[in-house]
Amino acid sequence: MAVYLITGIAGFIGSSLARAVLAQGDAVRGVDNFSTGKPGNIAEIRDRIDFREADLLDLKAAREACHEIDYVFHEAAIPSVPRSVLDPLESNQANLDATVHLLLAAREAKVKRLVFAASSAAYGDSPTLPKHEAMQPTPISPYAVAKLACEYYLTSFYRCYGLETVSLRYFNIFGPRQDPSSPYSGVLAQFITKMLKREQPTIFGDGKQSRDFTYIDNVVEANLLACKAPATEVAGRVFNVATARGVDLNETFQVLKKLTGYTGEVKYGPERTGDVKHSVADISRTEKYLGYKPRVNFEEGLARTIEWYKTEWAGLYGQPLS
Ligand code: UD2
Repeated sequence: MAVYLITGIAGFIGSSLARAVLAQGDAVRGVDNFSTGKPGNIAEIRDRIDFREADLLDLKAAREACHEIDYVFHEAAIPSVPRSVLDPLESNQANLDATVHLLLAAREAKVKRLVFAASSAAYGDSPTLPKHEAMQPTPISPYAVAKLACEYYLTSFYRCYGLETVSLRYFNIFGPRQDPSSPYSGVLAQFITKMLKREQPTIFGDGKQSRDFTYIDNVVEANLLACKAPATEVAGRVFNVATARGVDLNETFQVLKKLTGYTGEVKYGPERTGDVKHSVADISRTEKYLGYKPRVNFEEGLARTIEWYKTEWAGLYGQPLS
């Protein structure tokens, strides 16, 4: 039985990974400082994991977290472009400094492999589509810069110290347990919950911006594959995790209208500073080296997510959706 450390375990992605690791019969240790994570996300598995409330900015806590660990899934972050534009120092500390601490701790603990939640934000607004890993990154927001710098650190720790690292560039992940309650929440979580409550959502800009919205189960699978792939093929490298299909926000709103029964219209507001216009992935490298295939498509993912918000969200957070 292997032992996995999951940072940001109380977050949407971390808590989904924890369930998958437990399901394959391995052990889970988790850390979270609850800056964006929610205790409710791990309540149901709390007695089956070694959970520690800790902040990776505390190097001692990072070292204790990595002690006798085989694999690390590093999901802890402040994952928001606009929040980083408002507070770049906070973004740098939570996203970059904490990662360097974790890398140091993982190297000392001789973990087998560390897999990192990198971001498609690294590509910025380079005009080439789809985005592939060999492209020159052109990050716009402080968040994107911090996530990209982490990738470079991961590669450096592999090349300088032999710590096996893999960066997975997530493309706009969505699914059950994604928090819709903050203005910094992902657009699908916000739109779905608003539309179920018959509240009007707002599109920032003209709605022609596109995203490669990726359902959480695809991401979980990519992480598990990243632990298993041969080091000679994946260590120190970066891989897109996406579906290879982009949809724009206007179209997304129309699809959500059908799925939620919302009959109102959308409002348009000013474009968000630091926003990327188009984001669609080339996933051929991930398919080739990780054996990854996106198994749940956008529509199926949306249907499952809407069902979860309708049936589970109210129970967990006491905010009924009509
Ligand atoms: C970025 C990254 C993503 C992930 C995420 C973490 C890109 C392309 N993607 O997502 O991979 O790292 O950061 O937060 O950089 N929007 C609205 N109305 C709303 C909310 C959002 O129109 O109420 C727009 C927003 O302006 C943007 C799109 O929806 O154009 C997606 O926004 P988001 O915050 O869900 O994610 P994004 O693309 O910043």
